Amino acid sequence: MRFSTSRLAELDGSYRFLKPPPDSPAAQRDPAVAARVSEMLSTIEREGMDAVLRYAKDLDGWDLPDVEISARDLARTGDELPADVRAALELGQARTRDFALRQRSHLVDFEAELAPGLVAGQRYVPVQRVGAYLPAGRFPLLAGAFMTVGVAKAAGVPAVLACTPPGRNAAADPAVLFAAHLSGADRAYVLGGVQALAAMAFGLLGERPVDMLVGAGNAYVAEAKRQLYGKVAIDLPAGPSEVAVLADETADPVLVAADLLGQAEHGTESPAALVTTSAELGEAVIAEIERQLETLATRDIAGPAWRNHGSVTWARDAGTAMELMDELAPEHLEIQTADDEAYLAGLHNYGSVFLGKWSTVAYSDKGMAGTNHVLPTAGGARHSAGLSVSRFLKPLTYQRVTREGTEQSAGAVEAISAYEGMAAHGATATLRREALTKGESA
Ligand code: HSO
Ligand code: ZN
Repeated sequence: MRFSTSRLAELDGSYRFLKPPPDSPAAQRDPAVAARVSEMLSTIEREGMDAVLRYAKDLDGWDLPDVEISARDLARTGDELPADVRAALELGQARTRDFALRQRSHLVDFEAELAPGLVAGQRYVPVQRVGAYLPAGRFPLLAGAFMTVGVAKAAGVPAVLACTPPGRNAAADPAVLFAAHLSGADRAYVLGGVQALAAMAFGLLGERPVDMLVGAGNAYVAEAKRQLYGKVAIDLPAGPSEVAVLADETADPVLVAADLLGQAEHGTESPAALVTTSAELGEAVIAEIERQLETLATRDIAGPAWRNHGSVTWARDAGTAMELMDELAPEHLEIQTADDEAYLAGLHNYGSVFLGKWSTVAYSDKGMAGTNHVLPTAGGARHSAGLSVSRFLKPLTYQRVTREGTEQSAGAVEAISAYEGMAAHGATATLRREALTKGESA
């Protein structure tokens, strides 16, 4: 999430940094991570489950031969949880599933007669096997399962596997597992990191290889997905979580500051940006962030993130503010202005947008907004949308051509094929055209 220098030059004079963004380039991919991941993937591909278990032992201290959690144990994970957490997870899962099913209902199969005797159509067919990675590092991000496992199930994916790493006491986080269970995971495993993704992609878990890998994770997980891409599909290239707020003088600096810190908490590399048409609001937010950081329990993360990757930019007018925001293409965008709808209509690049001061990003993060929180980062919102039910559904096409359709198409195919020098292609049309003149029935 960065302003390009050329774009800033074009806008020169219509904006001013109240807190400048970092001028260092965004963190590059670490070649040491890439090399290590590549070595692990090829070892696992060669040696199979033995290598997976060896990495699980060395990296996560897991030394049991079996990594699968039985359906019975999975269903019971909810028993260990506080009642309010359990109820909250049930609510978040239900909302996320509701929204995904509505998205599904708007993806409609169709067929059309494009010409006499030529029918073409499209059917949405789910990906057959999906592997979801559910991280559980410093923060277990419980709603991750709703967004990956649950949305895949809503799309109709028949087999969804879920892997989550062991934590302390060599057990997985019961709340992560319960969220996976609620989301409809068909199988769950205590397995973390690169070895989990490799085991799913290479079909080492007593299951065939998956066709797609989804879910967040650390740099190793992100790199493993990147390297496995092609063999499998992935959801999105993952970068640090980011937030931007577009606000005018009507916004509440306390809420804006809290929402910027709300995502800066993800990691010390997480960018947070405010673009505002009110310099007064901008200054108030800068002061308010320092005040809130004093007592924030996660200030050791959010503080450096804000100091190193936070920015506040004043824009001369709404048009400039929108140009700056489209340039940032943030993962999450909050709009807190006197006319949110006008901004909504004018903006093109964001992962998901939160309209009005009551709509904070955390509502979506935790599943309460129904929308998916797996969203494009690092400017990816310029060309892509986030994860949704449609990513698990392939719009597959078909065609049915009759005798009448052949009359219309064969000559054109012969002409194009002859020009291209593709005799065998041409012959497929010629044979059919000649069959027509010989009076063969359709
Ligand atoms: N903001 C993260 C998702 C999340 N945050 C879950 C907290 N919990 C990526 O969109
Ligand atoms: Zn978040």
